[in-house]
Amino acid sequence: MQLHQLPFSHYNEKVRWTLDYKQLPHERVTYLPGLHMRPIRRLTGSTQTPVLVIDGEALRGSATIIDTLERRHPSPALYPEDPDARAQALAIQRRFDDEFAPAIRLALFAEILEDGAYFPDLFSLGKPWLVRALYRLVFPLGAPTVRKVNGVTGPAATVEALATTQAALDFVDALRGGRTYLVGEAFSIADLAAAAILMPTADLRHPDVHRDLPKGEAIRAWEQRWAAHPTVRWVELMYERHRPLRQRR
Ligand SMILES: N[C@@H](CCC(=O)N[C@@H](CS)C(=O)NCC(=O)O)C(=O)O
Repeated sequence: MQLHQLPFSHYNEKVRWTLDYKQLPHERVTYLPGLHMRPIRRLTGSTQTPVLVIDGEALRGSATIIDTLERRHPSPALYPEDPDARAQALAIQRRFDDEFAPAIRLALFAEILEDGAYFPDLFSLGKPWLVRALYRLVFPLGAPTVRKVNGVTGPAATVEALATTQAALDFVDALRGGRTYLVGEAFSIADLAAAAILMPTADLRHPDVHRDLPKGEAIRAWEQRWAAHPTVRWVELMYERHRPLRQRR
């Protein structure tokens, strides 16, 4: 299996997490945002990531990919066995994918795109220094497209996205009502989807999402904005308990 991905991206993180949770060895092809468009379009006809190539077929859409992995590799299960609980867990995933994820991304990007080189430095982590230097140099040319594609259109959009991010954190807190998991007594796709999509609000150490860079004003303000929310602690807990490291081939 080959995962074509953008680093950090919370939709991509859902699939990385699923592959690692199920201990499925896979290859990762990691693109710089912008440079992903042509090769990804060649695979699926769309520029969206994640894409999982499995037996020569390119699948897109994190929920579709996870569904395929769950059918092919049912253990350990991410879907609850009980049909009602399963429907509830999948509905939670859908809400995070469709409603919360785009807003969280917009809110984060609006803040970090103000911080000169933070965005290109973050998304090129792990690449050779020359690639990082060149990406940093050319990134200002691509920044307007990043803003446009992600709905970063101005203060009104940012304020709304911040309110939706807050709503996502509150939603998890209310749904848990002090329990550990969102559906039933065990970790499921609902927890994975919520924690992965909310991952940008937390300062995590897992190598797939660790923002291993000196912090500028913008990212510090972003992290401080959410740090006291109980759901951020819950995201950390889900990562500590249920987010294994990657299986190498
Ligand atoms: N509903 C899709 C959303 C995927 C999505 O928005 N992917 C973003 C990752 S941040 C992306 O690849 N954006 C770049 C692009 O669309 O060209 C999923 O669940 O996979």
